[in-house]
Amino acid sequence: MIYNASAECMDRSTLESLQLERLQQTVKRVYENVPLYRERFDASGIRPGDMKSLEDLADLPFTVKDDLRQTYPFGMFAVPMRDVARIHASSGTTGRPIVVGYTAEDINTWAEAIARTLAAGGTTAGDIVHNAYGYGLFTGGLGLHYGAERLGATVVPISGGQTKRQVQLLQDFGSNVICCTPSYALYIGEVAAEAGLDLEKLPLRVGFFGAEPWTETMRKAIEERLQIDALDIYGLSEVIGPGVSYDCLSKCGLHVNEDFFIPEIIDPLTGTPLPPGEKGELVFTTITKEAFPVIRYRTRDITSLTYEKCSCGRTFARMQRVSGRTDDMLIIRGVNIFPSQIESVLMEMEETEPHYLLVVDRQEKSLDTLEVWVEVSAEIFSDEMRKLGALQKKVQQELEGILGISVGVKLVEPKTIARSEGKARRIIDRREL
Ligand code: DLL
Repeated sequence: MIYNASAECMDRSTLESLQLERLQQTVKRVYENVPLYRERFDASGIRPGDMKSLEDLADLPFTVKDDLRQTYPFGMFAVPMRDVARIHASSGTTGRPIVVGYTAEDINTWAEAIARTLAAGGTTAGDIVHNAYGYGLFTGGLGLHYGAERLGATVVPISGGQTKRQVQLLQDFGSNVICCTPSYALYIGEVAAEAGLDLEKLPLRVGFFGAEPWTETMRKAIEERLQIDALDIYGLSEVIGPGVSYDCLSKCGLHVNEDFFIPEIIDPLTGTPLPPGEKGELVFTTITKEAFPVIRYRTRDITSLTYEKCSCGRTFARMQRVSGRTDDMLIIRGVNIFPSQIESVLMEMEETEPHYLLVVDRQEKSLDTLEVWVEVSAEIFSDEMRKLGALQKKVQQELEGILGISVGVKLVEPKTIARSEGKARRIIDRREL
């Protein structure tokens, strides 16, 4: 279902003129209202009137996370505080949080972006939406909430945590739609199974999962366990929150809300823009945001773009699912490794559970080691040692074949690895200690 066909299916030339007009307005607005942008533009000799075509965007300087830290808390806001209707923040792992602001109109835009997302998975006004993304400063909870309301659906604002209660209410309320991180979806599935719930009998139909990287194999695992369609939803606080891009039921890439955000792919090392189809770092320029516009913001997420029309009829550019981040790429003995590569191997194996942890360490002679901890199913774990030993070898061989380095594998009992109610933490890097 298409929520707003006049936007989502706009022909490319109309869309591009709209983008250019909005880009020109945004560049003018940030030049006039945000000192950091004015200084940057002046230093590169750029005048707000220089944006004559969309190609000129590539002349603008990048914005990076550290710029937002340096201007903490409100230095990047482009409107007076009295016009800021809401603030969100993303905690990140180190340093000051990134603080973002919204005008009432920005919240409107965001609700529209999410309404499009939910509708693309078939959600309608008659549905009950179980929203287990965290409410609060994190953008997941309130972001999905406003979008579901915009669509006219019934929202259950349960937030994360108290998983048994989540399962109970999913059943009692007969929710049709679930929203949470993919790792939490698996955990909910696990708790539901333990409670003896037959998920096939629930009216649950579709889920919108994001806020952390996941793989196609994880999609299949969730779809099987919860008996639903598992759709990807992408976004980041700096750009607006969830709803920057979204899967449709053809599941062949996420449609970027291009009338609000212009995506680019760049080479993360040189900053050079890359052509469609090539993998690199995703960069966004917001073209409608009022309180917190960003110009060429480097997301650190790795993906590629295609401009081919989707079979669903939407004309927006599609991004492949995010395959990793430039900053969570592990470099082990000089080899680049992405957690998603490991996840796909583990998910393909029947004997292992979709719960894992990567432990990176440094040996005395400064040799880095990677140990993969993975849960095995209860039946396997109670099997004889010999069988466990064989399984461990098998997992190790598969991983080494894909990664090209030696890895340690530790099979652990079911439920040993901590479950997350929000974003999963899957890497322990002891090298920094
Ligand atoms: O995670 C917004 C969000 C909430 C998205 C709910 C989807 C659903 P941040 O906390 O600012 O915002 O984290 C943004 O999370 O740069 C990606 O690295 C990662 N991320 C978000 N969605 C996906 C996804 C929210 N679908 C950062 N696939 C981003 C892979 C994702 N990574």
